[in-house]
Formats: sequence, C-alpha cells, structure tokens
Amino acid sequence: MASVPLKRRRGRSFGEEAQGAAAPSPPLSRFPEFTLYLAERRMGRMRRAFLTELARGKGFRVDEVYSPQVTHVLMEDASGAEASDYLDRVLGASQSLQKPLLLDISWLTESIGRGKPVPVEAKYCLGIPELLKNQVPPVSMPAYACQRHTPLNHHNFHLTEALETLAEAADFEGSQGRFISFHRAASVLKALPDPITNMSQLHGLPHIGDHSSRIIQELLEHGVSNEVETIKLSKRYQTMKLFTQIFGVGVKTADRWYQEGLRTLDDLQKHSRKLTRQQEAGIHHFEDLNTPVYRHEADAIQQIVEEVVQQMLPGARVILAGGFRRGKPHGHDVDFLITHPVEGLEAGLLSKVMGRLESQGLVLYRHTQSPKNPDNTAFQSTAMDDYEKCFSILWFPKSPTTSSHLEAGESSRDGKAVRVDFVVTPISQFAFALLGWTGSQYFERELRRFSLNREEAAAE
Ligand code: 8DG
Ligand code: CA
Ligand code: CA
Repeated sequence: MASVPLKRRRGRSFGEEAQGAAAPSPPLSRFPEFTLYLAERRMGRMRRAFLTELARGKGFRVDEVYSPQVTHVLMEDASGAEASDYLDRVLGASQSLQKPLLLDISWLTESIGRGKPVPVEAKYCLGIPELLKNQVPPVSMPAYACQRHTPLNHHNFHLTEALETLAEAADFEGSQGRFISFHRAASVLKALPDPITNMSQLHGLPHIGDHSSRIIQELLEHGVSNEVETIKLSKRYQTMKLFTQIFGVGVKTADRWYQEGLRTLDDLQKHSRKLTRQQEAGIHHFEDLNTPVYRHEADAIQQIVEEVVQQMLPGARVILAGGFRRGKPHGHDVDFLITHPVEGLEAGLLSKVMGRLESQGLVLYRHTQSPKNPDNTAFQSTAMDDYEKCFSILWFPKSPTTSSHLEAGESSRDGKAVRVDFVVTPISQFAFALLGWTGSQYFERELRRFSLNREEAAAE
C-alpha cells in the first residue's frame, strides 16, 4: 500500500526524495514543451536514475526535483487514485500551482524507444490530480443546455468543431447514443467562460465522456485529432455529408444510396427515378441551397413575405424565427412564424400567401402540411407540432425588377434560390410555436428532457 511512505513524507516537498541524488538536468532540451519528473515511489532509486539517464540521452529535460516547471510526472505501477493522491499531497506540500500531467512510466519508455515523445494517449494517463480538482475553480455548469447560457461566439470552437464532426459521423452510422454524447460534450464546452487549455479544466463538467475527453486531450496536445481527420477524409463521411445536404434527404436515404454504390450528385441524377420531387428540387438548386443565407437577405425576404401577408390578411404578423432569432449572422434557411392577434383569422392564410408568391414567380418548390384532425393525437407522441406549415424553396431576386419574369425552377445570377419554412399558428399557441421554432434543435431536445425529468421528479 502507498499509505506508509506517504505518511512518512507528509510535510516534505515532492523533490526531497531525490534531492542531491544526481546531477542537474542539462539546460538544453530537444523537446522544450516537456519537463519530466520521475517519481521514485515503486520505481526505485536505481531504475529512476537509469531511466533519467536514458531520457536525457534522447534529449528530454528530466528534473531531479519537483518544481512548478514540471509538465509531466511519470509514475510506476500506480492506479489513477494512487497517483492523484500522491501528487495531491506532494503538490499540497509544495504549494505549487503547476498543473502537470500524471503519466504511467510506459509513456517514457515508449518515447525513449522512439527517440521522441509519443502522443499522450489516454492509456498513459493516470487521472487528474486531486489537488488540481480543487485548484481549478469548478465551473458551475447545470446539466441541461436549456438551463445555461450558450453564446454563439464561444471560446472552444476548435474543440467543439471536432466533437460535432464525431456527432455527425455517429448520426450517419445510425448511432443515436454516440450522436447525443458528442453533442452534449460540445454543448458543455460552448458554455464555458474560457478556452480549455488543460485537461484539469474538464473536471466537474457534466457530460464529458471518456471518448470526448480523449479527443480533447489529443487536440490540446497535437492541435489535431487523428480520429476526426480520418473520418473527415473517409469516402463514407464525405458521401453521407454530400447526400444529407440535399433538401429532402435524411440519413436513411443517404445510407441506402451509399449502399447502392452511389457517390455523387451526378450518380443521383443518372438514377433520377429514385428521387422524390423534393429531392429533385434539392439537387437542382443544390449550389444555391448550400450557400449560406445572410441576415440581410433574410430581412429582405421577410419584407417580400410581409407585403404579401398584409395584402391577404391585414394585421397579421410575420416573425423571423430559427437561427436568425438566436442572433446567427447566417443560416441554411429562413424560418417564418405567422399569426394574427385575432384567434382563428389565421386559418387558411398560408395557402393564399403561397398562391400569391407563386403568381409572382417566387416559388420554386413548395410542400404544405395541413393540421391534422384535432382528434388525431398521433403527433403528440413525437417532437413535431401540428401547425399549418410550408417547406419551400423561394426565388430571392437580388434586384426586385427581375422577380416576376422567372419561371419556376429557372435560375438566374441576379438572384438565388433560398429555403424558406413558413409556420402559421393561432395567437393562443404563438408563444409555444415561437419557442419551438427558435431552436436550436439541441436546445429544444434538452428542454423536452428537462421538462420530462421535472415531471417525473414532481410525481415521485
Ligand atoms: P440554420 O437554419 O441557421 O442552419 O439553423 P436553425 O434555424 O437553428 O435550424 P432549422 O433546421 O431551420 O430549425 C429551426 C428550428 O425549428 C429548430 O429548433 C427545429 C425546429 N423545427 C423544425 N421542424 C419542426 C417541427 O416540425 N416542429 C417544431 N416544433 N419545431 C421544428 O425544424
Ligand atoms: Ca433556420
Ligand atoms: Ca428551418
């Protein structure tokens, strides 16, 4: 057990076990970002001296005495808890604010063998020192995304981008559990007040699983993650991404096409019998629909829509929802909510509005969903609502004079095709619809989960 030597050493500094034992570390190191310290405990003095000499021979800086300069502490045959406990006490004695990584000695022997530091993979890590858990003020992070502030411009973009790529790839493989896990981890990082620069900052944060931790560590150590880069370069990921970017194509369809050997948009067009009308429109306008819609464009489209809505039903309101309502500067589509202060007057409005837009040559594609029979409660068991909606592709003229000359499906460079969603709600349900259609999708999911858990907690 470690307790005997530890008790004996209480009150002494970590370095005392080796003080005066060997020559000082050479001043120059081939790997300036590594300052190593080998704990003598379990390793023994002889092996420690031997490994120190070998490591120095390869150009590592190895300090005999523990100090705040030490970046990596190497231990022999220690469990994570033992290592943390050891370092906790030692650092507690030295009052050091340094945050070294605790590694198994096998990391050093591998590195000596290769003549350079090998990547600090999870298998070498002995855990986060207890003391550091106390040193890093734990960020108070509520468990549900809907309970916390998630700014658009956050401090961990590099990390969240990688985790979201893994989430997307998991989604492509139909692995919902992993999709959610990576999303949760990314969402937590977005809510942090500072960039993550050290693994110890992850301590106490909810939803950072082992896999996400490994990726974060890799990114901190090397700037890139092998796993993420490999996925991004894979044909499977690239093809699934391409296909799911088509309006009207979800993961299942994209996967089926992939299994059939289809890889490109050309392949899809050659097999056009496989396409729905919506997918055909999606491919036809692929380039435009995958060009971001900017806020000023959304505002201009809102003006066009508002004019038509006012003609059809004076006093009706058109509200820009979706990502733009969350402050995003651009998005993949434009989401409008339409209502009228007098309950019931909104009924039938959407088809009139769409008809009018169509007569102006502005509708390239539309697909309307009418509310189901109010007795039909099937939708209540899903995350979907039952409002009257239209999923459309509109022609957005850059110059208003060109708008009425266009045939449906026609494309001209002084305008572009834009995906626009319309949702009409009675005023009594407007607040809920606005909340639901503001997003993000993840926020909404979390809100449902939070509400459900509250209900369950209240029922207990
Ligand atoms: P982006 O377009 O800027 O890329 O992102 P976004 O605006 O956040 O995403 P979105 O796909 O346009 O979706 C906007 C919100 O609308 C999102 O939270 C999900 C929600 N939403 C749908 N369909 C439905 C639906 O049928 N019912 C409800 N209640 N919400 C829906 O996309
Ligand atoms: Ca949107
Ligand atoms: Ca939308």
